[in-house]
Amino acid sequence: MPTLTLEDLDFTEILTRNDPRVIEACREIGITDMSSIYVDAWSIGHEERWGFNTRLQQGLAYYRSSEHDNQYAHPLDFSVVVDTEKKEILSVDIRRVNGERTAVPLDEHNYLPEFISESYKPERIKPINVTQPEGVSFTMDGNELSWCGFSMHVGFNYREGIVLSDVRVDDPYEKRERTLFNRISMVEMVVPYGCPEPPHHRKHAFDVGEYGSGFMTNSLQLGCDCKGAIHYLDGVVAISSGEAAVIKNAICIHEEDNGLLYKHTDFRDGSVISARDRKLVISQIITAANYEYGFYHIFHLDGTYQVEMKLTGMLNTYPLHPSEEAAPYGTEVAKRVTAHNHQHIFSLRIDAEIDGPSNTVIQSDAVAADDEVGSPGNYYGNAFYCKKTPLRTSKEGAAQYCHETSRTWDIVNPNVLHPVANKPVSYKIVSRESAPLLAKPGSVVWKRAGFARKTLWVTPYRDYELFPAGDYVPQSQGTDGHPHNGTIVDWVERDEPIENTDIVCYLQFGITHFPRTEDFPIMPAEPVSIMLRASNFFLKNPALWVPPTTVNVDKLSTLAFSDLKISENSC
Ligand code: ABN
Ligand code: CU
Repeated sequence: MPTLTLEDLDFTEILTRNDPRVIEACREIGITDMSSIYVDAWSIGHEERWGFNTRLQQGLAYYRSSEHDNQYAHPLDFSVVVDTEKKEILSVDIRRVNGERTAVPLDEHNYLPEFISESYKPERIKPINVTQPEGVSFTMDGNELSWCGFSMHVGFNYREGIVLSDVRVDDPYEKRERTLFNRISMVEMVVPYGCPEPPHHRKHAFDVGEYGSGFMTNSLQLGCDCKGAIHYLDGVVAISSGEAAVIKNAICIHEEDNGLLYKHTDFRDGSVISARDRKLVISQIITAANYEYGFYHIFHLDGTYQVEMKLTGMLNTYPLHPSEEAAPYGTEVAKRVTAHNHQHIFSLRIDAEIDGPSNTVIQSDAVAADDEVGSPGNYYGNAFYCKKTPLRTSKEGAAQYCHETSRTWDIVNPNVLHPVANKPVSYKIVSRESAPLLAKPGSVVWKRAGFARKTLWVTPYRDYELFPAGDYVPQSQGTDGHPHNGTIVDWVERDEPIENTDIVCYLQFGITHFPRTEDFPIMPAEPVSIMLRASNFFLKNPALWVPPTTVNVDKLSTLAFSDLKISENSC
């Protein structure tokens, strides 16, 4: 089914409030004011009762005691299924436990300052102002962005949100521009919930493919979402009427100080050099019903490209019946309020162009030498090396992270040899936060979110292959689905050569979230990130051009060993 639009989701709340079955279900638990009922409309992960030919949504119901009350503190024990085309409620599913309804938890858990009273302490924290007296170090020419040697085009669409293309870097030693990525974007994500009991089995949100990260993008506000000297870009999307809509300030471009870039102190005489790093951040924030996701595409002065996701917003909650416990599939985050275990798995599509159009991926595993201790090749037993395995076909390119070997993958250009290292130039994929999909093989989620079964997929570039869970994600069935709605699993089945050719990598990363009480009533942002780091790409540290913040070669530093004195005040 096509992506749900915000207009599709909007009417579910009104329909639900006015449905006689819902009114009766609310009356039964003591709620008679239907304007206090709020409904989060979601795509439906799985619904066997109406098959796959009707556009469906599910509505998750909450209560608010006042207009700005936190509804996630008051989840209700029923949900609805809606026919999106007919705008009709097909079913009101009330969960009864031992034949009983579950009372709505009424304790208030709010986070707005007006609700916080004595635990709100604004006087504790003093302002931090970010000033850039000479302006920013990046330039924009339309959507062309240049910063400290990097150049790229910043695009935006309804589905992926930010798209970076034609990413290049100026090599300070070779004195030429070198290509890095043809196109890079967050093409999918899945949030499967881990409670087996209905209605939670149908909660596995594909926030990119089902709703569109572009559609859900916030208009950012200066000094609030971002600090300092900001350049904003608007996003333009087509809404369900077919008209264009502008999301003001959809993309934020700014720089941040990033602590140490490098430092060395000569311990003999205390002479010291150090330089500060800074990042260029291109970001957007989406509101996916209860959750917020910050997408940060970050460039560093040492040539690193990083993607950081920040997860915040509200936990999806459910009421606990007095006979129930939240464990093992959830946490009681407030009295009689459960938040279920779930995962957030993101898919970053990297259309690589490392120093040219033809690339290969080589898997790197840190392993102990094969030679036994005491043998001539490893007499002292200390030897270890980087075991390199070229991924030759897309079936070999379907790889899993391995913590034991600190596994990384190098996207190399086999046609360009580094003059000193004598290895092909490369960018290394470093991804240590790789949550393995926990839904069982054969399950609905496993089929629908086939992309999440592996950390890495590599395919030869093909036009129109962009979205690893298929072009049409709502109500998709994954690999058993429609032949014209191919997924990464189908593309990899072709088992085509991926060596020294135009390749595309899909990198999955994320977290398994066992909710904590600290995630309630609003979640402190949790970051999760991946990096692509230059690896035998530049002749040497590419950031030596950066003016150091400290250069002190005249023995002025007090850090010289010979100068150290133990005083009463030393710590
Ligand atoms: N998290 C599911 C979702 C996302 C966007 C809109 C509705 C629901
Ligand atoms: Cu979470």
